[in-house]
Amino acid sequence: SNFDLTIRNGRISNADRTFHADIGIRDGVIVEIAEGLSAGKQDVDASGLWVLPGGIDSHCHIEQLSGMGLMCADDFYSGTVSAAFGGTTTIIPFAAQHRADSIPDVVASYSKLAREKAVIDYGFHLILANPDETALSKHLPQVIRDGITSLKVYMTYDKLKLDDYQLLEVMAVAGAEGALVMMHAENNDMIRWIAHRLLERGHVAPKFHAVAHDPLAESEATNRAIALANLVDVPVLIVHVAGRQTIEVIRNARRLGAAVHAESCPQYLLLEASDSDRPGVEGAKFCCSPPPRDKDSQEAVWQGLKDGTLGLFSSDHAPYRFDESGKLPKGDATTFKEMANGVPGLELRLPLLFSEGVMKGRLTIEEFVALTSTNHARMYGLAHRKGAIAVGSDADLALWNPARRVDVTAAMLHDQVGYTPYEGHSLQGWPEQVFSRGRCVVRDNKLQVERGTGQYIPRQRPEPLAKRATQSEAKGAFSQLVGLKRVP
Ligand code: DUC
Ligand code: ZN
Ligand code: ZN
Ligand code: ZN
Repeated sequence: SNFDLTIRNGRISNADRTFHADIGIRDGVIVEIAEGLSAGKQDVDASGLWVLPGGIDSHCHIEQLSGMGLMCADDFYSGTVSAAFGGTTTIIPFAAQHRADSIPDVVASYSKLAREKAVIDYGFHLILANPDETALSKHLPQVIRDGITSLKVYMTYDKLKLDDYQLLEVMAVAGAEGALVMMHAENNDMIRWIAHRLLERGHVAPKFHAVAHDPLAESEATNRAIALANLVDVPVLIVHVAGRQTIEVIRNARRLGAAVHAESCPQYLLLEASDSDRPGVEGAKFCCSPPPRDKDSQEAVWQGLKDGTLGLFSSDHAPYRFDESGKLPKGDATTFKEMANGVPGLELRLPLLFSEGVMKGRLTIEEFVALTSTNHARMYGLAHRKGAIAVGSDADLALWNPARRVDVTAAMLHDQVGYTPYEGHSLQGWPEQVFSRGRCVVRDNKLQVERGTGQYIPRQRPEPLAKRATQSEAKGAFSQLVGLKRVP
């Protein structure tokens, strides 16, 4: 046979349509999609299964040292294994700069860790904490040209935050080089002020985290981020959107023509601020930033995913163990201000959306594919290889059994976190077989590949940068006056 692998008799879904066909794979690439293909050297019968593009998780923290010096519980082995078991075949974690770090050193060290351990493919975003002259004029353009075509910046956290002037400087470079700016949009001073008043009054429990991170801190900063990006005429991506007001800000800005894109995550669909209202420090298991809100915001996130206001569904996997090494640096005495921020979600991201979204009729299977894979490939410059079941694409596939029921326990997961905020959730549908570049990664609930077999994928220019509309005359004149460069 001229195929290394065939996947036959499955029901294939892409972001645009669903159809029945067989898939022929050679050298890790899809070379034919048709009915009635003859069996390859290896043949998988996908009867009764839904064949979907492998998930792309474009927001996860792996082997990352937080600003407070806390190490993530997952390294590039456990993180990528966990991702694969949940139907994800590509991740884009962060190479995270701390203010004293040189950017090339940061990229080199994350690259080495991933190269030795990853079992699925990966790229990187840069977290930029120190946009000094060397970073802006030299290192940033350099890493963008090397395939790190997106960067995350923060409007809050004392050790990471950039002021508006710095954000404009970064955005101008990103616009000139063709990189996408991802924003952590929360108003630092609002959060600081509320937290100070709470702590003064002895309100230290995890549930006060959500009080400090008020929805207005999120919506105000989001509005400001969009305005800054509009000023310098570059697209911007708001990550981890939680609150209804923020979604309204984004929807209105898009309606007025702003190039703003947005992401949300499982915790904003399925968790609420009230989940963190538990005795002692137990509520810390449900704390991330921005925090989960209420039922009304959950509903707004569903609507945003459905109508395209929120085009990306990522995990924001931020894996901290529920002990002194992670969530609770001071044990039971840890205040909400000292807890590590973040929840795990790399493995359950797709199964949760499949079960709650597709199986419950809130999303079509095509919308599911767009939100979990295709849109990530386009947004982050991977569409030449990933995000669709198409001739010429990498054979990154997940075979889903829509009839399989799974009750979530922390013990069944492959991350190193030790708990899940979704404990006890009952899921319908599970990715039973997962392929990365035609290699079977997961089958029979077992990992089938060795550490270090994932590949680094240099990314092309993100689609929002590649396909920018021509500037208005007014913007063109402004750009000339202030010396703004645009990607050629
Ligand atoms: N931002 C993230 O992107 N992840 C975890 C916590 C945070 O503040
Ligand atoms: Zn560092
Ligand atoms: Zn963030
Ligand atoms: Zn994050």
